[in-house]
Amino acid sequence: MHLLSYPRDSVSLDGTWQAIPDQYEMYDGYFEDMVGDDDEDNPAGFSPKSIYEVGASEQEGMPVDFNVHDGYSVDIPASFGEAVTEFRHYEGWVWFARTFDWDAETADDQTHLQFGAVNYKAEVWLNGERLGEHEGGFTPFSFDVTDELVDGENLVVVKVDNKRYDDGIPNASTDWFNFGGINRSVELVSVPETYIRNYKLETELSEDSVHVSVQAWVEHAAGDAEVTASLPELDTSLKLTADDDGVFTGEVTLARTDVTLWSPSDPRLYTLEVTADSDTLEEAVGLREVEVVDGDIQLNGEDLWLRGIALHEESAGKGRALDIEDVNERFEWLSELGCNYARLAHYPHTEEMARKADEEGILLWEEVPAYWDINFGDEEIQELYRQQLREVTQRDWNRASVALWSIANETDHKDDTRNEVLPQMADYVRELDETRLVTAACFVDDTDDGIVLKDPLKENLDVVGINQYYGWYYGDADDMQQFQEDPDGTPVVVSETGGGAKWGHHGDEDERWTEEFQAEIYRGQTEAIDGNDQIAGMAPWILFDFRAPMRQNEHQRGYNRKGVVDQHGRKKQAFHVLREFYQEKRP
Ligand code: GCB
Repeated sequence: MHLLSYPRDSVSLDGTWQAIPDQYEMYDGYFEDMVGDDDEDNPAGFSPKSIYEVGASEQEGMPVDFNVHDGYSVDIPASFGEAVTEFRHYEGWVWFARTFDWDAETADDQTHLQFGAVNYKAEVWLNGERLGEHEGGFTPFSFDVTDELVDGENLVVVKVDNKRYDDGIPNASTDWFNFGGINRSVELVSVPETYIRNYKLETELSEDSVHVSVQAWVEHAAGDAEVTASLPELDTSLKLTADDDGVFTGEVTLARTDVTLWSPSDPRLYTLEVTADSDTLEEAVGLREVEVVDGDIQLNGEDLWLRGIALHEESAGKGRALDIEDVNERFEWLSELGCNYARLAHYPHTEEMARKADEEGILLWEEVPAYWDINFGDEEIQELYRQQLREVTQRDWNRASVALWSIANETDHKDDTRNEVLPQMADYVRELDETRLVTAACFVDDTDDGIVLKDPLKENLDVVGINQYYGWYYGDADDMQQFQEDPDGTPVVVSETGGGAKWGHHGDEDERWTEEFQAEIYRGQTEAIDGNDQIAGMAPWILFDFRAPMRQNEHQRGYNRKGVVDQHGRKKQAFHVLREFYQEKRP
């Protein structure tokens, strides 16, 4: 169960860390190997220490080359190659270290060391004690460090490995840049002995009532622990009681007339306080219900057309380490376009995105990087897959904005193993969170009967995303008029469509890479999609140009140019075409 750290006070470990690239992977245990372990090999009686041990750098006779306190200074959070640009294309180990002062007196009973995201593998030591490791570059993880922290100076060391792995999620080939590093914040979170690890708020509507339930996972709860949840603005307080699994639950039914439901047109948030003995979490939450009824996506009982766009998590010069200005800029573009929806591709973005989306009234599609050719048959990969699904779900399941969990992108629907494993992953997500819609971005098939969905996974999804590039990789943009689906079947959203254009490159509408060519694709696609009753929304590919090592032609030079804005924020013509379409599409 993921530790919720966000609404808590914490001690930030962001700021200057030392970073030492270790391309040959020698520093872990290197000193031991160098001196051996008997007196004959080590006549000076040298005491070998590994790089993560306190005092390792000060050992007499040790080369200063390995000084953990004297690497490249990097301002964490940071994508390492963006912070130290001579390592821009580096993929390998980097040792990150910093010292910090800790005052045991002022801390609460227990303290956790929490990382927002480290790409791709992390191994962590505190004062020489190995805390553990984590795999997966986009989700938070934490360690209980109560026993390792010392009063005074502490040393935290993180070995980050950003190599790409064939048996990873994602695997070694993707269409995005592999930004390694400690990409999100690091913090120390102190909690009392009895504390709320996480909670889950769920809303269910009936004609005239709003049914709210809260579950809380409370650590070290005594039998008489006092656990409550309250919504003060709604004059509601409920007592949570432990069920057979020790999860504290409670529910309340409110009159629908008393509640302003959360929606894109009115993203009303209420304060929710969850308390377990002396521990209190306070957050702003929205009450709303999203479901599929008779083949339509509904929000609070009303049909909804998703006016969206897809985006990567990337900012020029900062890589994956976004700051709040980057987050705000994305929402300004979304608002200007008239969006009520965004697809956060292809991995979990910073938690700030969902929090901001809650405030701005933007529905979200969130996703794990099960992308292209994952080795779905491997049980360890399946475990990693479940872990990544769990980590993002448990991080964001209290965000009203999050409507869709996507389990995969463009995986091969002719692969039997994939067809066996993905339904299991869809079920797993539903076990974690049954109030949101499960989706995946799938391929369509071109047949004599038109463009159809043959992917058997559609039976296991609440909403099917389709990635199609008529007008760019194949066919014409308006070919999408031939898309045929069962109108009462699973709702379909276009999860990708679009084409490339270099900002400022102009020419005829039939000249590839010009803004005019891209705008024309948007005209054809939006018209075709609008005319198709079976399609419940779209998120064209993509909001802004992003780094993509496999794209190197004269117009690309390392960027995927399908953005409607370029990497510097300059709008292309397609931005305006989409904007006009969404203005017309507003209810
Ligand atoms: C896709 C992928 C996306 C690529 C895009 C493209 O279908 O899902 O990651 O970047 O196509 O530009 O080809």
